[in-house]
Amino acid sequence: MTTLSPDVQSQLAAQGIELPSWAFGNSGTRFKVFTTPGTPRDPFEKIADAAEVNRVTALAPSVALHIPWDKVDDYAGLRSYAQDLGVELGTINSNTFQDDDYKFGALTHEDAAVRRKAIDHHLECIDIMDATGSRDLKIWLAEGSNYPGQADLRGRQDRLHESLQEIYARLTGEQRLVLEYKFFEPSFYHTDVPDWGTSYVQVSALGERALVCLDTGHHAPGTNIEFIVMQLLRLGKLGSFDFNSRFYADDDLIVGAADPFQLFRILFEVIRGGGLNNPDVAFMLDQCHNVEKKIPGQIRSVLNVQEMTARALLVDTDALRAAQIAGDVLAANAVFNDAFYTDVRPALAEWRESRGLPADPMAAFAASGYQEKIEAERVGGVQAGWGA
Ligand code: PSV
Ligand code: MN
Ligand code: MN
Repeated sequence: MTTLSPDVQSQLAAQGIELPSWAFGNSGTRFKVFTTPGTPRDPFEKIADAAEVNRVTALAPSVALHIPWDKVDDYAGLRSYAQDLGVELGTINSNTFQDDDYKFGALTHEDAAVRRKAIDHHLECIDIMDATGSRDLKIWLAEGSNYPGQADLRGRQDRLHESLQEIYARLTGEQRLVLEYKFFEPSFYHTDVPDWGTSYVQVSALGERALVCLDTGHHAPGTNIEFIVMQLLRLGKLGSFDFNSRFYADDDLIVGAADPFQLFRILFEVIRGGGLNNPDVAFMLDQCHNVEKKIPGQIRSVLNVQEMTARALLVDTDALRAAQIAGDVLAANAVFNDAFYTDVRPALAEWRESRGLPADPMAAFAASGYQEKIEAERVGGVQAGWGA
């Protein structure tokens, strides 16, 4: 059996992956939202479910909220509820994609009144961050156009900058703004923040506390995502990850399910660039569980990240460098692949047990009775906000 060195163990022990509150709500596609028994009815129940993931894995110490989906009267109360369950409230996600006023844009809109409304929404999100103790405001914009000529591409970039500047100016202390990019959808011709370059340009114009959010599902097929990870880390501008996996578009499937090797390659560059367990780089999931049970789906997800992190930590970097310098292509590739093909699951199970955690968190959750309890108690769970 592979053994995990004390250094690998301590790096794994420090790993924390934030869970999205919306992963616990019902979700689906534009064709159908299947309801799942036991789905949370409010943000408190979403947090209780997220805390279960952390209880059996010790990998998920915080929960991201989405406003207004997770609107409550008392955010400080929500925070202490979360803390009582052993988790913190994390990133606050804004939402400017479900209001009729934003049909032609929000932060980029031609009409100053619509921009005002969208900026105010972000200022309200920062008020919420003050109450929840959240560090990061995550902005994903659904803005763009469907037809050539429909929109003034240049003017929209300028307005985006102005809007972001006002939002950024409201941040205080340790608070940060992370700007997420996505190459298409819901707009199909152009998107205002389509790629890491645009996000980088926009956040760089704001200041040090503005960074890029990289969602692994937001790239064209074949994109070398690990190269982008490397470059953003090199530039000190990688603020956060939204992990998920995709076969076709923004599928939001379980991270590591579609292409474990890609996840390994990304994590290798994270480690190489000093991003692992660096407080400046937040690791989050951005996923929906349309047909599978949600809590086990999240447990599987964080375990996939842990397994690929362990494998990436096993790369013999000295041997790799020696092969690279010698120009020994196949030796370098073999060193890299040896780590990827190492089955770390038995070693991780043993290590978990040594820390008082279940060797098999999936089985431990299944045996806990929690799923049966929520299915019996909760009737009429809410939708995550997607695919109605
Ligand atoms: C929409 O594409 C999206 O999946 C983005 O990735 C956001 O992070 C997420 O929704 C939540 O707003
Ligand atoms: Mn995302
Ligand atoms: Mn997405």
